Amino acid sequence: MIKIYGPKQSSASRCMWLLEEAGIEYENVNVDMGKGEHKSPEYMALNPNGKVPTLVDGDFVLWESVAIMNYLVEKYAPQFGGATVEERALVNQWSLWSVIHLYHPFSTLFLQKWRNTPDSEATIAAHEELPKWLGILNAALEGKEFLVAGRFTVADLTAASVVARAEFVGVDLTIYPALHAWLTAVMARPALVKLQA
Ligand SMILES: N[C@@H](CCC(=O)N[C@@H](CS)C(=O)NCC(=O)O)C(=O)O
Repeated sequence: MIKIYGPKQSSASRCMWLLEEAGIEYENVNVDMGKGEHKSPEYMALNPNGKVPTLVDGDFVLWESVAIMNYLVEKYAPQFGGATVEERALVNQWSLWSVIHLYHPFSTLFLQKWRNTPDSEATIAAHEELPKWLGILNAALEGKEFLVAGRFTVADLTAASVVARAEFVGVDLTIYPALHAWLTAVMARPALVKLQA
């Protein structure tokens, strides 16, 4: 059975969300990050970055959440990828953009929130950076239900899994109407509701 290492509250969640969408059985292996288990020699043997998620599928080991989702789509769930080379490229574009650009300020705000340092330079810089990325996402969603191919793909899943932190870190998304409407709809998907239960 496919194993996903990492807690539901981490980047591992996007891989599990996809598996739930596809109705694929998997095991979520607990990695207690509070106890530093992601830095243990056993875990680092699977993922030398000491980060979650990691996928184990039989003898095959893979890390980096976008690579994991691309693998799952190609092998088990093509309905959540693009149907053409161009669609697949666009799905990959949004997935990579989400974890590279969008994720960065959100993860900063997330950490700063835990550290309770709302006035730190890093917090202020993240708040200054975010409108650029959120504006790009909002513009891409204007007049559209989904990012690519007119249907829900891992592009939506990956972007939503990052933006979902907005309320928690004090970012108001209502000023981005298209983004806000899209996120509200995507977050209500039964597979995600089941995962979060
Ligand atoms: N680019 C990686 C990022 C993974 C990542 O940063 N994971 C965080 C949890 S959301 C982590 O393991 N942090 C622990 C650390 O950096 O020590 C991916 O998308 O898989």
